[in-house]
Amino acid sequence: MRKQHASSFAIILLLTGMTALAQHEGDLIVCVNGQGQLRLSPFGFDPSSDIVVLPDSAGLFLGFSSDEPGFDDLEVADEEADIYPFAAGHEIGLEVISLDPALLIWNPGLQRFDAGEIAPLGSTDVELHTHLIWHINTRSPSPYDPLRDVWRATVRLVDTAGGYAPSESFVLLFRANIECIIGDVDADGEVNNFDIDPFVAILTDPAAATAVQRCAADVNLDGYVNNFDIDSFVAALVGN
Ligand SMILES: [Ca+2]
Ligand SMILES: [Ca+2]
Ligand SMILES: [Ca+2]
Repeated sequence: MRKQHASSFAIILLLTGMTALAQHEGDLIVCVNGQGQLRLSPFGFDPSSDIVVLPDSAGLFLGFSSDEPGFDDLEVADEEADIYPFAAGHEIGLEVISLDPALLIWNPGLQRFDAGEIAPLGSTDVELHTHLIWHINTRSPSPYDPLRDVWRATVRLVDTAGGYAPSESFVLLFRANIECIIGDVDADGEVNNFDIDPFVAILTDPAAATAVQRCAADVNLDGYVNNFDIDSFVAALVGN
């Protein structure tokens, strides 16, 4: 009886630990470099290569929304990567520089953060782990364009208590419950010459294409399929 109790407890610990790991591995990991400038760890969610796919909203938010990825602070320094945990006495925030129309950022208290505002992520005096809510609003007040395939939030990390220098700005990319392989316009799983004709067709009439095709053809990830995608598409074809 006692033994069984002990092993059940161990299983609960194991499950709890796994859940925590799964929640954290996709977060943006915030930290400082050796010069005291805020930055993201390259080992967390990487905005330069990862796109956030927002599912259909299940609750209050019309459209598409998720509180992933969140923000977590670095635990252990890595000198080679030039990333260091925070010292106490700093207040970390996410400054919103610009948002594509219909993309909204909220905190769990339903406070909204527009361009020019700073969403607090937490004090470095305590464990920092915050999830903001990313929301593509399909209704008013901001105009939602269903022909857009990716929404961009340009942001940077700031220390509102002072001390740490702001991070470089970075762009978070969001999709509205759709996934594609960029450049694979005919959706056969590969980017090759067979994608050229459908790519040209979408350039001519984006509205006639499917959402997945527009997703694949917006190779430069600016939200729309147009002539600015041609160079990036050619580069994708030749494997650059
Ligand atoms: Ca943390
Ligand atoms: Ca293809
Ligand atoms: Ca584009």
